[in-house]
Amino acid sequence: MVERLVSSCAVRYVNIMADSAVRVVPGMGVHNCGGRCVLRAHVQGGRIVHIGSEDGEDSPDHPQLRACLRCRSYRNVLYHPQRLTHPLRRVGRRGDGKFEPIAWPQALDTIARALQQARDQHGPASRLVLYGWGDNGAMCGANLMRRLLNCHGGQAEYYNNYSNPATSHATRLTYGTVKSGSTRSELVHARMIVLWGHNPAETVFDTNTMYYLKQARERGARIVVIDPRLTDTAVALADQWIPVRPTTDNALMDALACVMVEEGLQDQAFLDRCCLGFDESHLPAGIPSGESYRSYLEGKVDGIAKTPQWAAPICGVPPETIRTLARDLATRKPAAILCGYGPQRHAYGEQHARGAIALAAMTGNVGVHGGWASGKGGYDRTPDFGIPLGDNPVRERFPVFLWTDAIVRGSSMSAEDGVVGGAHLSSNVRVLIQIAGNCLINQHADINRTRRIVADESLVDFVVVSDLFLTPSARFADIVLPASACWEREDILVPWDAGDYVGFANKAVEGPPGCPDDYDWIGQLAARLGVEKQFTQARTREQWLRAMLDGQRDRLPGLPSYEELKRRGIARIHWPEPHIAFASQAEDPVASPFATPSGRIELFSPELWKLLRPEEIPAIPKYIPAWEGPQDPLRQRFPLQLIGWHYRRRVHSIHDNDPWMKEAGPQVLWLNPGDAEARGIRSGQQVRVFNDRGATVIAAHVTPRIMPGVVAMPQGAWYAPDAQGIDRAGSINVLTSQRPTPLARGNAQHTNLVEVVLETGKAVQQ
Ligand SMILES: Nc1nc2c(c(=O)[nH]1)N[C@H]1C(S)=C(S)[C@@H](COP(=O)(O)OP(=O)(O)OC[C@H]3O[C@@H](n4cnc5c(=O)[nH]c(N)nc54)[C@H](O)[C@@H]3O)O[C@H]1N2
Ligand SMILES: Nc1nc2c(c(=O)[nH]1)N[C@H]1C(S)=C(S)[C@@H](COP(=O)(O)OP(=O)(O)OC[C@H]3O[C@@H](n4cnc5c(=O)[nH]c(N)nc54)[C@H](O)[C@@H]3O)O[C@H]1N2
Ligand code: SF4
Ligand SMILES: [Mo]
Repeated sequence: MVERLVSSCAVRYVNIMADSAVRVVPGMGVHNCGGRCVLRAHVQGGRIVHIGSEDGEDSPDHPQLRACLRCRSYRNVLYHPQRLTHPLRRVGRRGDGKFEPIAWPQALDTIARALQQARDQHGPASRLVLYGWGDNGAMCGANLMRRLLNCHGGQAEYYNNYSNPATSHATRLTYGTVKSGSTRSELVHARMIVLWGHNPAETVFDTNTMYYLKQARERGARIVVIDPRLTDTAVALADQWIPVRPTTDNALMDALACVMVEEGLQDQAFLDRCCLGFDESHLPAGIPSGESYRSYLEGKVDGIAKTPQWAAPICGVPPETIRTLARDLATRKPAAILCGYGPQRHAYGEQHARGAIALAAMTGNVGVHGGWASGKGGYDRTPDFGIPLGDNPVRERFPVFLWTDAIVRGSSMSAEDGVVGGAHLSSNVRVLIQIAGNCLINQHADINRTRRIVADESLVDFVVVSDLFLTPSARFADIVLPASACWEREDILVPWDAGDYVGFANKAVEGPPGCPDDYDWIGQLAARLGVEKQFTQARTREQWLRAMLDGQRDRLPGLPSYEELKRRGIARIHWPEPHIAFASQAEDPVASPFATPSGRIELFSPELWKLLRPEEIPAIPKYIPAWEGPQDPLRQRFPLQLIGWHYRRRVHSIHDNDPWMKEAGPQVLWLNPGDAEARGIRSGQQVRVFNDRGATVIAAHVTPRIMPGVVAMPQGAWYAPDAQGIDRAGSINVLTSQRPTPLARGNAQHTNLVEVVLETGKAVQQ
């Protein structure tokens, strides 16, 4: 197969060379893929025949933003034989996946009627545009729809995301802002780097993060990867891999901090100057003694010092390894603790970010050249671009992960469920709109619960999905709309989370007939709802984009003209200095306080203290044994911890139907040789992974790259149930739970207990 691919590439290359009519069109990836890279589409005879990456300057100071396998293979998305090309109307029961073609005007009439009826009968808050970021352009369809609904009286509104709700919440509490990141090139100055549940070789986490990490390593940085899996990043970069049991990282963190205190290695001057509640003398007034972080580490109240000996049986890391890591971290300066979002997609995910920030503070690595503040890690020097959403008169907002609950019991959801902006939601959600997303079914947790709710016509009046394919979510729609794809329209883009540039995605080809631009069909819907003027403000798509750019040029005089940006595909913004998060605060927190109520880094949070829920939401970061963690008695029935990961071959569920990508990254379950042997499982055999929520069948991949007691499958495979409701595609969300994290109410989709058996066999008694 590889040979065939190589030879077909060679033939294509010769063809391109032979035909002078090849046009090269600049573009940029639009998915929520972890990066934002510069692309070049080669167009011949009205079709894209090749997608390459940036040409031109490439130097250590200005490395190219090079594309990964996903955008490079995008022809297989655009020209996929199953691409939707006309609207569909459901004919069977919702979710059966039976449809008939319908003309655009009728589809839009039906949608307009449903939106109008929902507003009139249940109020605007009954209409929800679901989470979904298949399109991140400034003119993305989901935001156009949000704008339309606001023009038409409002809509249900959520906060949080599926990516980092716990980390964001924790970062805001501790630093007063989520913007805790520094310019990525700063990493090359670190002498020690801990990649904690962080796998940028696959997740990218801003284009060129791996490039800078590699440079750091070449300059002598020691790189340690803490992950239950020996990740691709660890293979490429790590001096040491420390496997840790999922959900127990905070035990390891507590022990690292404990060693530092025992051995007097902490940066006491920094802690005294900048932090609230590290030790007893820096607790806020009115807090009883014994509640500081240090007292917790020393076991002043519970009598248990959080030593390596204490942590080792919990997290599975030997005491000597913990002690050495603590000494390295405290003495090799500057050091950077970079966290992925994997460790926070867990039961008590908030604790992970709080714990990492505490370690960054204890080692004096906040606000310094080559250090890292930890926490969420973005920054906002690059302006955001997006069509204005308008005002939503609906004030109440709920945590996005609870959207299925907002259908079942929205109007009784209250502050207990994280509702803000009002005592409770003003209506249950009854109309679901999914544009460029697969959260309706595939990406939300506990698919079997979700599908029961979404299919229930007494709860949900109407579902519309716009996508390129009949995805697992689209199969649950009443009306499916065929979407235009990137390369078939123009848009402006900004980096994923950090980076100093603005990008332009050019239109390179005409889309299939029947796949209009989102701005066109949503504009037509606006006309049907009588709000076309408010919605379009008599502007074309291009006029909106031009206006956005003009608006930002005042703030950033270096931005080129629209024509120039379009021509180049990217505008790099050259700031005189790299951005170092909290540099001025760390130096002088009195003159330049942190944005917290105390003006300090709140290692002890008075806000959390007031909640009076110390078991689940302590005022200081600490290890809390997780539900469905290693200490849960449920392990007697489901002995293995299951985690997911973000796979190099997909953007969540995107590319799942591409045969090239299947070859580049097969959908398999990683299983340790010991666990496999105990179950009589060999690599390549089909296994059944199950718990009380569901079951999926997937091929086993037996490998020492995963620690004993833990199994892992890449998230995002398209859910494909058989007649018994058993998923046959290795879609992890049949196994995940909708129980949210206690504080942020985020998705703990990596916290799962399961059993694995040979597909033909019976469960082995442990
Ligand atoms: N290729 C690819 N890249 C992507 C995406 C994609 O779908 N595909 N999606 C993008 C998006 S939207 C996001 S939000 C990010 C997500 O980025 P992340 O959330 O960071 O990605 P994950 O792979 O879920 O988790 C990172 C690592 O955490 C490990 N891990 C899981 N549980 C634990 C734990 O308890 N402790 C420790 N120490 N490690 C643990 C996993 O094994 C994995 O290697 O990725 C972005 N980049
Ligand atoms: N178990 C588990 N579940 C997870 C995660 C996990 O780690 N584990 N990760 C979570 C995270 S971090 C995230 S961000 C979410 C992602 O959730 P989503 O953003 O909903 O997931 P995607 O698979 O990226 O869905 C994008 C969809 O948009 C379609 N699409 C692509 N381009 C276009 C376009 O131009 N127009 C239209 N209309 N459609 C288009 C694609 O075909 C695809 O179906 O998943 C979450 N779910
Ligand atoms: S990281 Fe994202 S934008 Fe860059 S090439 Fe890969 S999929 Fe495209
Ligand atoms: Mo995400």
